[in-house]
Amino acid sequence: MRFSGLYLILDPSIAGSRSLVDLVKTALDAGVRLFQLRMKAPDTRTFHDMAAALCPLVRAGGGTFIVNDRCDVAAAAGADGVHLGQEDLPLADARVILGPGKLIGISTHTLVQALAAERGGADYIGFGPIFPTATKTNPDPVVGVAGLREARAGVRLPIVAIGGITAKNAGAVAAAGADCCAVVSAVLAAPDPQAALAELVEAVAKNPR
Ligand code: 3NM
Repeated sequence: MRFSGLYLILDPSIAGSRSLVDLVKTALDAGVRLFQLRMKAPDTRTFHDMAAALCPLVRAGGGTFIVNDRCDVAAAAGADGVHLGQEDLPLADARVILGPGKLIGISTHTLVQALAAERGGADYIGFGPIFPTATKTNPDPVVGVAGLREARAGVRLPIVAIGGITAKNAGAVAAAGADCCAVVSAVLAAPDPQAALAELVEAVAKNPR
């Protein structure tokens, strides 16, 4: 798989009454191939069941399915990997649990963290927040496009830029060296997710790395 284009984060707390299954189908039709399921503080069974429902759908569409935070849920659902925050299980331990064939992404918010993730054997890094975001509670300080350029110059790993990305700024983010643009609210909270996806995909494709 390649880290390019849009990376859609599926967070039911932002999707509200919208079905994640429908959002995945719409996103696959729009050309999205990278998906992450993010559920903050769910009970384990709910998280598992959602992952187990979405994973085969994403795979059937040729996509890659990543689970946020939880290696156990990722393994049980047969996901392609896990995405870890700075306060989650250490990367080396996640690798032991998941094995060498799975993807491990790490959220990073500074160049120092990005370099540490690279040294530690991450498959990709999340880097942000690029712009202010209301989706994450207690987000780290905004790094801006300048911070992204600095990270790009420092690491070779694929960079998934995140935080406040919309169709209006996605082109600038891609041009600054992001391999992928990750979005939550720009799609999940959009009045018309299908139209939002089309605009975002086009904005990112116009400015490939
Ligand atoms: N992680 P939206 S910012 C989940 O900086 C997440 O690591 C971030 O949501 C980080 O696209 C963020 O709605 C929220 O701004 C992204």
